[in-house]
Amino acid sequence: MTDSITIALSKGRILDETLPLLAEAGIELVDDIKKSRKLVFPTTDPSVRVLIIRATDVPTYVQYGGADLGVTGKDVLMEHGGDGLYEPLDLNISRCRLMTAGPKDKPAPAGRIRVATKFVNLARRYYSAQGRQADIIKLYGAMELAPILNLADEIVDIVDTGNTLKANGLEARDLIEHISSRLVVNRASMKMKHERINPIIEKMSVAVEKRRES
Ligand code: PRT
Ligand code: MG
Repeated sequence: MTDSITIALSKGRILDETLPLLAEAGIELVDDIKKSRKLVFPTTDPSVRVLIIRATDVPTYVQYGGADLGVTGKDVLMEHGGDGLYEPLDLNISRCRLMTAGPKDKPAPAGRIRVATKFVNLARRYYSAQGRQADIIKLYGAMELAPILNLADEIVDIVDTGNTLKANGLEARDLIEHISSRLVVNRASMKMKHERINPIIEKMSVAVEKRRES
């Protein structure tokens, strides 16, 4: 059906901030998602359904047309590369910073350095653009441990308050990018379903502005 719409949302911290913006576009979940084990949810609009999946999977679902629209962090989008995606709207939610960090009082060595991160593509691009030689080590979580256990000289990670770094004897070093969550759209859907998708973007954009002013 060309007028039905599937939206992929990131579970976790982004979800709570996304739902009110979607509601402003007339799309509300009918189930109590916290109590449900479902992955696909109907909404108050019978032609719109919502998937709740891992943030890192959102760009992939939208790229291949498994979902028409998606919401995920700019960090995740940068790591994915953005192939097949439009990014029409900055939702200005789940804001944080993508930074390098390392042990306090132990500056990175001058030559080749070891960097632990889950953002391997992004980190490779960043260090290379800085003209620094880096061996990138892929981790799936708890990046802060890597320098403590001498697995790496630096990490690339998300920083908000900085408390997590501090609690592990690390300090933030360089800012790579300011991060917020974005609305992404499948390129083919944008063409084929623009009459459905444009009003959703418009209404969410109004909701974002309203939130910014309040
Ligand atoms: O947890 P899971 O592996 O399933 O996926 P995920 O970690 O990608 O999901 P989630 O929900 O934890 O984060 C989703 C998105 O939220 C990220 O991709 C960012 O765009 C955004 N975001 C905003 C954050 C934070 N703030 C944040 N503080 N993501 C992670 N953090 C973590 C960070 O990794 C570090 O461990 O919080 C810690 C730092 O916080 P401070 O306040 O101590 O500095
Ligand atoms: Mg997490």
